[in-house]
Amino acid sequence: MKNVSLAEKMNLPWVESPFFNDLLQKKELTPEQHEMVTHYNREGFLLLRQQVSHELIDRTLQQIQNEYPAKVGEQPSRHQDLWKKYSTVREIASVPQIFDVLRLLYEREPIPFQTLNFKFGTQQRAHSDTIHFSSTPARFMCGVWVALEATNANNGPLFYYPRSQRQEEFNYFDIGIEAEENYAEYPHYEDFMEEFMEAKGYQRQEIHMEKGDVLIWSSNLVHGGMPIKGGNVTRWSQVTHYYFEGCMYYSPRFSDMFANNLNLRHVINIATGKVVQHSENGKPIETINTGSFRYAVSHNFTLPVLLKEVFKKVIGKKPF
Ligand SMILES: O=C(O)CCC(=O)C(=O)O
Ligand SMILES: [Fe+2]
Repeated sequence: MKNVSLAEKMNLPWVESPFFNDLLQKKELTPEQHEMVTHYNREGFLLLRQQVSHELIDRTLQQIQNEYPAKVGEQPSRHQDLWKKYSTVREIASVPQIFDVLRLLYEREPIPFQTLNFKFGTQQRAHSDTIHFSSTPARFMCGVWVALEATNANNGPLFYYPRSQRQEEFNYFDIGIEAEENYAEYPHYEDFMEEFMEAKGYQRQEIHMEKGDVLIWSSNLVHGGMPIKGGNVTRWSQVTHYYFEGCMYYSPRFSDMFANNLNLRHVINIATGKVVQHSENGKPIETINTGSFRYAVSHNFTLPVLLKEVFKKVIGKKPF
């Protein structure tokens, strides 16, 4: 084997590596970049002021506003993947200077793969996005939240628990919940995360942002939305979730890793419109779509094994 250092052997984003400080010393960064990577490594998030032009935001709101009801509480208050319909949502997901920051943090090509646009605060309870989207190798995912208008104490601003990304990535399995087909189990996960943050003494922080500001959060940073206190007030915003090249991409909530059931995602790169190849340590992994999930056809899967597994998934029991 090549003579590589322990730090290089670790299949993790360098900003999440236990060898972060050693790796940092070998880099040539500007003082501004140095501050960004050390903050992200320590706190698990990065606030970037005025990254998205107001002109682009205004065009976005013009395009999407009719998709939403007039009042808080009426549905739908959120839309997933409006990028498929509106060019401006794609533009926000592909802002070049945000890509540059993500390349600095992850050292792989960013892949915007899902958008959520909100008219009102989500009032979502604390969670880590890794329960929804994860990767192997781990932590090659992040959220980028763009304020399409200012947030304040009244319109349900974001909150997060600084440094919580350092905790392990909790999957349902770890906390005694079974993989699920719908959202029935999810509140149990939320109960757990809230209790856990409290028990470990993490301090919840609320963040107020200006129109055009951007917050990047690490895959495992625990976050959510504060209650809406101000009545019928809007909180226009867009979240784009990003993966990075060269991974397998899956949904832990629907997976049972130890029963050989990985719910692999069909990932489309919003910036290019192309389907993203899953891969494992540089080797491409093909996937088979069996309806509710995708199955990996890795290089060491033989055809009989694959057929058996697909049969098991489709019919719900083993053929032999
Ligand atoms: O916008 C919010 O209030 C939270 C959104 C969120 O948690 C997410 O999109 O991952
Ligand atoms: Fe989230």
